[in-house]
Amino acid sequence: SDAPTVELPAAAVEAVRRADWVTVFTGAGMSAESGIATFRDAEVGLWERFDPAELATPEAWADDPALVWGWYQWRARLVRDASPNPGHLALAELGRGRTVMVVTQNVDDLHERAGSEVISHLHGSLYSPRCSNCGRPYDGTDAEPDRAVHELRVEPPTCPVCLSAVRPGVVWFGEALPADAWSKAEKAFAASDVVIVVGTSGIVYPAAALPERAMSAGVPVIEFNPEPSALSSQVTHSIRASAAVGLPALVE
Ligand code: BJW
Repeated sequence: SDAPTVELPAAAVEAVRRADWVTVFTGAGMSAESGIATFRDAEVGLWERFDPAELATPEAWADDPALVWGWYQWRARLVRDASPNPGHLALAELGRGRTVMVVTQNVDDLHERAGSEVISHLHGSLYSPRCSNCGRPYDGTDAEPDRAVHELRVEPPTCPVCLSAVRPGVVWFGEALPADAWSKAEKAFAASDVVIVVGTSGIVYPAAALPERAMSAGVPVIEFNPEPSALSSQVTHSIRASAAVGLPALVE
């Protein structure tokens, strides 16, 4: 067939084969081949005028909550209509016979839908809105993303308890990562025989410090990214392959 192929370094394949505990650290590139744009790629349609790095901030939320809520509803809809790609499926397959701990920076649920257990969503989730004031989880049906497809601004729902605006359950620039997600991620990295990094630019901290620490501790780190990232020069094996091509080759 004319399916893309990739040559994997034998030492990388061997390190994964021998490992009992594997931590997989993923970023937006993991979901690119599911049709979800990466964070630093241009957005499309309604959203092409907006810079994601500016929308994912407490300042944008304070200025225009309906714009920010509408953006997250639109993204939740895109993800709902997307499917896990062969990379997600390969990682779920890798978890048969060894412990694979997925630590993701992504707010989508494509790892879960592929059958992986995600032990840490470092930057939160599209599916855990909460009150911006009292923090209570919000489970109202008006958090459904249907309206957002055609509308730039969608008024956020209101917390039934304190009547404040409901916000997306994600981590914006300048906000602390959820403490439990962070400590689970630290434990996973500390316990692993090998770390696989997929589709992250490696520039957003403190998340990017996790693979750096593993490398300092002498744990082999294998990166899959079609482009060089900020981590590429430090990792043990940097493989220029996309998630949906490289990961199935690793698992087969
Ligand atoms: C493929 C592919 C394919 C393409 N296959 N690969 C200076 C130094 C250090 C830190 C800072 C600093 N100035 C400011 C900071 C702090 C800041 C930060 O790190 N900024 C940097 C940008 C400089 N960090 C924070 O603010 C964090 N909080 C914090 O520090 O708190 C301090 C604090 C402590 C105590 C109390 C209070 C505060 C929070 C960071 C939150 C990040 N949030 C976001 C949004 C999440 C919600 C949402 O999705 O909307 O998280 S930003 C965005 O970046 C998102 C991502 O998870 C994250 C990482 O991006 P990612 O995943 O790497 O994606 P891309 O697009 O950058 O890269 C895609 C990659 O895929 C590329 O490499 C492609 O080549 C590759 N690719 N196709 C495989 N098919």
